[in-house]
Amino acid sequence: MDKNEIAKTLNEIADILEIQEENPFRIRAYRNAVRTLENLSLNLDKLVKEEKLTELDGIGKDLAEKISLLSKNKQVKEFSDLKKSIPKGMLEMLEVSGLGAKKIKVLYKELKITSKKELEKACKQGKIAKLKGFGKKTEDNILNSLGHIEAYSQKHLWFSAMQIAHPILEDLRALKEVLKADIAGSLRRKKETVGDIDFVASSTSPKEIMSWFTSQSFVEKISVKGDTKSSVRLKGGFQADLRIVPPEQYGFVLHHSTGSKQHNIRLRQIAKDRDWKLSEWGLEKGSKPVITKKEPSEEDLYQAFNMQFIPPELREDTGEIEIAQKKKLPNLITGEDLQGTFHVHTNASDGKNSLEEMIEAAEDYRWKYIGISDHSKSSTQANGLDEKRLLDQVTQIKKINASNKYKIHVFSGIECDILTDGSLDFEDSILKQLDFVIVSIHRAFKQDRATTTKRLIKAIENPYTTMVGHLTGRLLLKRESYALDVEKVIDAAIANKKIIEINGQPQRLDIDWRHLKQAKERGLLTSINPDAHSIDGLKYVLTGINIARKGWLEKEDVFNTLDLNKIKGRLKKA
Ligand code: DGT
Ligand code: CA
Ligand code: CA
Ligand code: ZN
Repeated sequence: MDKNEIAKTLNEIADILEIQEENPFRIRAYRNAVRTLENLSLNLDKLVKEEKLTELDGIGKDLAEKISLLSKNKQVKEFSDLKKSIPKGMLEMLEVSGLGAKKIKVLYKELKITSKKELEKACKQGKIAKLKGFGKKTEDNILNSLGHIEAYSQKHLWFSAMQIAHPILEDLRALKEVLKADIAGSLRRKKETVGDIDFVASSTSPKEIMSWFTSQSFVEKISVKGDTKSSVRLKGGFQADLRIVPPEQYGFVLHHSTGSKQHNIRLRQIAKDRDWKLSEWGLEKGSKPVITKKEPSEEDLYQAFNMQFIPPELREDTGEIEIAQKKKLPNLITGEDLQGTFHVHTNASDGKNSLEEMIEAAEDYRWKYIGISDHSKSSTQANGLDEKRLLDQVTQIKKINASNKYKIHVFSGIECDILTDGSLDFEDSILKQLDFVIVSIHRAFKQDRATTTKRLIKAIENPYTTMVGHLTGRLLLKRESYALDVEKVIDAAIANKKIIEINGQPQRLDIDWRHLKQAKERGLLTSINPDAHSIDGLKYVLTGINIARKGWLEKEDVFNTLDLNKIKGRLKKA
């Protein structure tokens, strides 16, 4: 532990002692030690080694021993026993602004409150306001603070975080003091959800940049402000970190802050095996830099290890380091590889735009084809098409293709509901008049795992099925997947030569990227689809591309990278 972590631990111990009404002198001794550590300008590890801790203000023999143990990452039994002696929820209540150990003690004595949840309930029932020493104002403040804690501990969709982060990055890059700036962390790794937004920048005048960053109108509250590192709360519940370093260090800090933590740990281990030391400060052998360039980049870093450059989205410690050593990383798919897309809704069901508006917008992407698939009749909530309305749309699309009004070819399809028993929402005689069929589950999410798995496999086995839509039905941060044996369904799709889509909607990103690497090796073909419900929604092919890349996919693994003729051929056979 470093000195700040030790100070935090001692403070927590003082809180526990206070809640337990321990000897006030002992409590004060801990608080004094915390202050001493926080203001310490000497190297703590050195003091420990030279056994000089007792020379510090307020640190006696007993505390010196404990601090020394903590600094070596060893357990202090007395502390672990103390932590066990009190419900964890009571300690978490210390995060609530305005609540100290004394008040928490009163809450326990008077109302038996031992967690934030119970605290919230008591506030809402007006019980806190009636307590001596609390009052209505305190009660309101507690509720307010609880709301904040909830909002800022939440994860966010990748897409929403990027919408906030991108303009800030642009502004940062435009500052004259900024030499380089990037987004790092899980957002750069294109994780489907992210905790916070991490920025890194290189500069020789960090102070000016920090003043700019912390005084912007998007900042709601400054959590930590330092010359080279700050943390702020942004409007809308986001938390953002900015780290500024000199140009020599930039490549190393960008790499470190991009993570993942697991990837960093593996690379550090490999450095260690070579007697090197890798950290956010640099790559060294002894005290000499391994890379002689003045301003090493991330590329230089991987090259020093004799590895291929590992794209951020692959840095999840799923074997990328070994493969990069063998120089066998995949040639990841990009947005340019897409020749068209499927799974596009119109205002015939629950989309916002008309068929022709969607076709026109798709032409702006310079795609060669687009597959229209509105909802089927059982999806009454989505104004699903019945047989007649569907066949009218087929006729309309035929006319559009024949008219040569657009350069893009339009395929007519359906997003067909999979009924509870695995049969499809339309008879074969209807399905066979379409170019393609996407099968999706939109109801009966509560069936057990075996039943849902069988249900999906039965739908896959229907000869008219082309691909599976949003495989697991999850809505990120909102609704879990239905119980499903994903691997079994993937195998059934492969065996039946059916596609599983990568649904690019930011809250779906379904099938999950964690399945893709393995599935591709077994022969799964995917299609990157926007599930667009408006012109604007077509852009979700790009979030889909992110996930395909995160799942190690190459052009060959994705159906809609094929040219129009090949697609026509494939759809005819199906
Ligand atoms: P998030 O924000 O929870 O979605 O995930 P990340 O990966 O962005 O995590 P964050 O923001 O806590 O830290 C950014 C990066 O900093 C992380 O990906 C790797 C690096 N990092 C953070 N803590 C550690 C650590 O304890 N050890 C190592 N080796 N790297 C760390
Ligand atoms: Ca982060
Ligand atoms: Ca962070
Ligand atoms: Zn759907």
